[in-house]
Amino acid sequence: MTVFEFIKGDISEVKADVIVNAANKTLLGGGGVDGAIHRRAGPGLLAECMSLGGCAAGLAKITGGHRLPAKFVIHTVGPVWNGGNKDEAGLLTACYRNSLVIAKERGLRSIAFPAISTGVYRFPRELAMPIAINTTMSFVKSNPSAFDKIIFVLFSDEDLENYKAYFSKIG
Ligand code: AR6
Repeated sequence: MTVFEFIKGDISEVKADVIVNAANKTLLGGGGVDGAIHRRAGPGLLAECMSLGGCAAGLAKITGGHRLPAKFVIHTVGPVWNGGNKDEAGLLTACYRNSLVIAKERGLRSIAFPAISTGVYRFPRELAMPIAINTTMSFVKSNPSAFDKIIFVLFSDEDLENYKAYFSKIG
């Protein structure tokens, strides 16, 4: 059985088998989640990322966790919100799905997600939330023994309450 957990805090501090980074196409660091993860992980993470050759939106690549409490980092590139007609929803779905596929392939049992694309990339929070939860829940339904725990790490009380409320409504 997979447990879903919702917490408020800094994802770079989360001790899970893998945390997901809301990266950009260069995979060479940035602000927000990306900045926090690289700061905490130390320069070894950037060095490893430099060998990856970037990443397209909707896809994901894995590295070690370096000095992070997490063992691994999956770097995924969310869509930049451009009004909603540029396949933003499809690309955000792909970010969650591809991250889960990689974690499952590696046998990683716990995974923590931030609210991908809802910061600098301006994806509306109320639209991103059901995508995050529905995509992970449907993956778990088809892969019931893949994960022990899926953690959503939110950055505000409002996000935390909204995620919990939506999950209990549909869960
Ligand atoms: N832990 C958890 N959530 C956080 C943290 C944190 N440490 N910091 C911010 N958030 P963002 P994006 C929340 O901007 O929109 C970077 O420069 C934040 O409130 O980190 O996918 C990359 O290099 C928001 O709800 O990611 C890219 O260029 C959510 O996490 C670009 O930003 C995502 O915000 C990616 O933008």
